[in-house]
Amino acid sequence: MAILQILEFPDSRLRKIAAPVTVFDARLHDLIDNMLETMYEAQGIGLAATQVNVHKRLLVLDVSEEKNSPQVFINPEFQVIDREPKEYDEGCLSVPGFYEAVSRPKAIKVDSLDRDGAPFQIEAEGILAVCIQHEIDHLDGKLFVDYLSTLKRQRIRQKLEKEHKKTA
Ligand code: QAP
Ligand code: CO
Repeated sequence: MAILQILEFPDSRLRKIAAPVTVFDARLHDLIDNMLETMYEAQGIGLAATQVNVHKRLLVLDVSEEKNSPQVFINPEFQVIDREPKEYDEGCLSVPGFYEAVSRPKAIKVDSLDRDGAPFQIEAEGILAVCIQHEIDHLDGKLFVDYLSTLKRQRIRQKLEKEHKKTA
C-alpha cells in the first residue's frame, strides 16, 4: 500500500473531467486500497480519484464514527429524491484548513458499480448524501469552493497559494 499525493486548490488538474472505469483488475484494486489508505491517513471522510491525479470515475469514503466502514463507488451517478436544500459545513482534503456552508439536495439515490464491477444502488441522506455529491463533483472537475462567493473563493485561493510558495 502507499500514501498518494493529494492535489490542492487551485491546481488546474482538479478541473479535469474523469473518464469511466472500464477495467476491473488488480491495478484498480491497488488504486482503491491506496486511496483508502491516503484518505484515512489524511483524516478525511471522502476522496475522489481526481484528487490523487487519476482521472477515472471512482471515489472512496467512510462516514462512520469508528472509521471502519470503507465504501467504494465506481462510475457513480445520482438522482435527487428530495430536493429540499440541506446546508452542511463542508471541507475538502484538496482545500486544507477551510470549511464553509454549502447547500445541496437532502436525499439522493445512487447507482454505482462496486470494486468488482457489480452494480448496486443505495439511497443516501445526511452526511453520506453530502459526501457522495461532493466527491462526484470532483469527478466533474468541481470543488465545494465553486459554490461560495467569488470573494470567499479568492481569499481561500490567495491563502493556499501563499502556503504553497512557502512549502514548494
Ligand atoms: C468531503 O472532506 C466532505 O481542511 C470530504 O485540514 C466534507 O474528508 C463531505 C479534511 C464534509 C461531507 C462533509 C479537511 C481534513 C478532510 C481539512 C474531507 C483538513 C483535514 C475533508
Ligand atoms: Co473534496
